[in-house]
Amino acid sequence: MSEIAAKPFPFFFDRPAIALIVIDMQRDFVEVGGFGESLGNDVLRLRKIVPAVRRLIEAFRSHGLPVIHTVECHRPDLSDCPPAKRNRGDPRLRIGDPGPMGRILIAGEPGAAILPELAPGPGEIVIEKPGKGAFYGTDLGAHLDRLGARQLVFAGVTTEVCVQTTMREANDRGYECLLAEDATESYFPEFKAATLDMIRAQCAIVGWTATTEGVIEGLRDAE
Ligand code: TIU
Repeated sequence: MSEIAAKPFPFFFDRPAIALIVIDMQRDFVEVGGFGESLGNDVLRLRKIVPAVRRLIEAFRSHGLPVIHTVECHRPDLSDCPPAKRNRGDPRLRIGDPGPMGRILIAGEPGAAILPELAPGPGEIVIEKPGKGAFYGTDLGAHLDRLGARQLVFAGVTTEVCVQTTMREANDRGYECLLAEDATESYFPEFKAATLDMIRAQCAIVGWTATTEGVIEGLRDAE
């Protein structure tokens, strides 16, 4: 077993069983004119995590470990978008409406593209997900089974929505989950802080948190 310095206590992992999951680092959440902004958010504050997410991706790649990317998006006919999701609130643009980056939150549109700095490498799995959690309505679990991955490091946006939802789904499925603190961000700083606290409270009830540097050191020591 190898070890990552983490909170609330060290995260032990088996090198072949660990994988990185990068949640929704797509233009729709990080750039002006996408889904995130249509909900009234200041999206540019999310960009500051890009270098840390990139370091994690490069570290996992350099160790030959799996990197999985997710994208929140819907089919062009919206058949996988519940009206309860589309009709929620009073956004400037609804899912499927035409915006500056194409139709909002629709697969294949420019807004659904992963940021070029974090683009998936050859052979890396990309999960298109209709929900906030990456297990709901996807074959993520089957991919993880095939890879033999049981321990998951998470990065991406937003901390309290898609990242936390996916971590909770994974935790209930028996995966051990660690969130890279400086490689995740929220539109609401107080929600990010609360999410990190609630993940690791109660003896890591949802999982662990660690710095990107801590994760990278742990992977290096495991070589
Ligand atoms: N709105 C918000 O904070 N997040 C989302 O809608 N999706 C993700 O977190 N990816």
